[in-house]
Amino acid sequence: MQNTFRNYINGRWETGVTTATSENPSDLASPVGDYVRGDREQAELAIRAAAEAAPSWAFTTPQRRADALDQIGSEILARKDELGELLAREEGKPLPESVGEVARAGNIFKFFAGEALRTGGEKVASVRPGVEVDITREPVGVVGIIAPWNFPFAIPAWKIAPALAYGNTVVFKPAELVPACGWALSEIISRAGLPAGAFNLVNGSGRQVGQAIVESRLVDAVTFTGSEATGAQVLKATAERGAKVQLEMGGKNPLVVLADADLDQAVECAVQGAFYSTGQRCTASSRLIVEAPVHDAFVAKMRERTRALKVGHALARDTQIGPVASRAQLEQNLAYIAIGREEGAELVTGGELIQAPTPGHYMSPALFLGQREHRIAREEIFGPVAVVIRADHYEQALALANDTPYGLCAGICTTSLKHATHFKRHVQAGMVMVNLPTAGVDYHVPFGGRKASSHGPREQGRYAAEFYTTVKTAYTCA
Ligand code: TXE
Repeated sequence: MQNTFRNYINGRWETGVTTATSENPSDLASPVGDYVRGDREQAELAIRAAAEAAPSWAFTTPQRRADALDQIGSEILARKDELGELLAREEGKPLPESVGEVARAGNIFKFFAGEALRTGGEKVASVRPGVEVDITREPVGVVGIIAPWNFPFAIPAWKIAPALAYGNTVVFKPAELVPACGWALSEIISRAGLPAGAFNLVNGSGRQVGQAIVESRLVDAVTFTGSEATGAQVLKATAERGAKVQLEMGGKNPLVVLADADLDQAVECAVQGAFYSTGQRCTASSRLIVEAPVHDAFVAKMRERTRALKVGHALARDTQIGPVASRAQLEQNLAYIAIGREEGAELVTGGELIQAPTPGHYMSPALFLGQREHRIAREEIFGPVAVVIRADHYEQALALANDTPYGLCAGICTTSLKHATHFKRHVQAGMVMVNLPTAGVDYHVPFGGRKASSHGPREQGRYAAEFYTTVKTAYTCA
């Protein structure tokens, strides 16, 4: 692999004015490599290239698009171990999870290869005699993709694959923490036979590259995953120029544990949902709402399981929880641990810096006992920090679950069909899990939330067509 990860613009690999180093959060002494940081000017070149390529790519045959996506998916799957290692080094996710994420990215490209062939329409009888009505889907045009760092293969894949499948051209900006993953994915796409300009990669800052994408009148649609604050800026800028926009932002996902739950299964769901991927998932279970009769037993088991989790280097074979992805995120996590304690939440275990054999951003997963009004129970921390909240009965647990500005995912552990069914119907979230961790979703069905978590059409699966296509109604008088 090359040492400096370059940008890909109009079919060519480009250098830039500045470079920066991509760190390895498991071992700061062994960085991943240097990458080109594009600026606003380079982003504008990429956007113009995408705009020029848009008409021809829109009218390619579905077979050509399907073949390209299938080739990309096949290569990702064939190289999942090597790419997974890169992901583990750059983001800090333990190797098995990283390899799993890469495989998921490959499968997403395969899925949308099929969707390229399946894009259909409707023929509807007109209310007028002799007139036929055809309803078809067409590409939107240029899609700007602004991605976060926590799933550096899967999230770009679930945005790039449908964009290309439905005939759009792409300008892709990875997050600053994961430029090498963005580069590796783009390098595979660059060899799939797309016309120059159909796919472009511009690594760089949110202020320069991200804003150029959001503000450009040549970008017809912007899909963003990241923080609520940046999402609000993206929404404002795209609304001002009337562009299509899709936002996936934070979560404060509840996992309800009822007294009739299989407690070991519930603890497993909570540990996985709260702490795996170092809690850096928008679907993480950060609020564990437990019915009073099993509260103490649940906390005792959670404490034991949490303390036994092996925190370490993402590439070490026995690691269950990798490092935090960046210093800034580590500081944010520790600040919330301090806030929790100051506000009177009880720290059951964890929340401490860990000294490992290699210098990195290591901390122990933290379990709190708290109340609904504590900030650690209301704000997204995005780290391995979970709060247990006691509920007297199911109705109170449901009310607590819904007592949040967010609405991405919600889970319940119960053996009661009645409560599971009621919860699925009444919880205010885009995704619901019964006896499963809140984090961990399939790649072929819709992903997204409600309230402050999401804005715009769903991602993934066939529902992705809502965002990546525009509908045309054609009338013909025979
Ligand atoms: O996010 P940002 P950051 C949350 C999580 C985390 C916090 C900060 O709470 O602690 O966000 O993470 C680009 N115009 N999530 O700083 O800044 C940026 O370069 C256009 C939750 O990484 O929102 C990156 O590519 N783009 C989330 C992307 O936006 C801009 C996953 C996200 O960065 C921009 C990640 C601008 N003005 C973080 N400023 C989830 N829900 O999964 C930045 N960007």
